[in-house]
Amino acid sequence: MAWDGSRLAEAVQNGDDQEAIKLVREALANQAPPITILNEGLVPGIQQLGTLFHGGEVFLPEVLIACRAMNRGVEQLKPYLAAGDMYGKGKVVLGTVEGDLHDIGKNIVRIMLECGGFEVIDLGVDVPATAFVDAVREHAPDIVGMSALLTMTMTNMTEVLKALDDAGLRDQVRVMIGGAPITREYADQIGAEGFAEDCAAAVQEAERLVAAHRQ
Ligand code: B1M
Repeated sequence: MAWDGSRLAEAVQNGDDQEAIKLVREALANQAPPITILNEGLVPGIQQLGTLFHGGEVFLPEVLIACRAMNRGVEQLKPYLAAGDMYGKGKVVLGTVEGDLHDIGKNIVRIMLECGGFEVIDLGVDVPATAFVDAVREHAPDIVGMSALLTMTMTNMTEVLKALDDAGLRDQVRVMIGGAPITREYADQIGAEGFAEDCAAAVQEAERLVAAHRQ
């Protein structure tokens, strides 16, 4: 009989890390394929929670606790998964722009992207445009993600876009931006293809951008 991932998805959604670990181990012992455990148990759990978060039915603490349960489950699977299975959705270079030290939101976005199957290269905070350019050269990501929390620093996003342009790299990546003062209108205005207002939307937006990028 095919393995049913609904209990594992529920454990992730409830943030029950002990239950998630137990169910992953049980599934492995019952010969369920690791990629199935990931895609039909862990991932739907976090996706369902993302939808609830988006609808205002749950809040950030629940999302973080669920991510912890997800990560614990993934840890059990890691030895059995090929790298491509884990991070097959695409690669994101992520950072908080120059002058800005806020990283709580960026870190949550990173966790959610990783939970959602993206490989994330996190450049940290106060990241100058040149460091984004260097990281694009080194890692050839699908997406460059920038976070800013200050109206003073959000303008530095344009510096990054210009630096990518000057380096001849702008066509090779899609750019996604976010942070409290950022809007879709601002993204359109500066020529960033992607915008997300929260961590759950960031995963959906990254999926959309990768699909467009690879077309
Ligand atoms: Co500062 N701060 N802060 N602060 N701080 C704000 C942002 C502020 C709104 C507070 C206020 O005045 N009401 C204000 C900005 C005003 C403005 O510019 N309009 C402000 C200020 C002024 C400052 C200082 C200048 C204060 C001073 O020193 N005089 C200073 C600046 C330092 C600097 O960066 N150079 C400063 C410093 C700090 C602390 C260091 C004390 C601390 C940061 C600690 C840290 O991050 N490690 C801090 C904090 C905690 C805040 C508040 C209280 C909370 C920010 C936060 O973490 N929110 C904030 C007030 C507020 O927001 N109520 C404030 C929670 C987080 C989960 O949300 O970051 O929005 P957020 O992330 C969300 C989304 O925006 C989105 O997803 C996330 C999760 O759902 N998202 C993305 C974020 N990045 C994304 C990227 C994406 C997609 C989505 O794609 C790539």
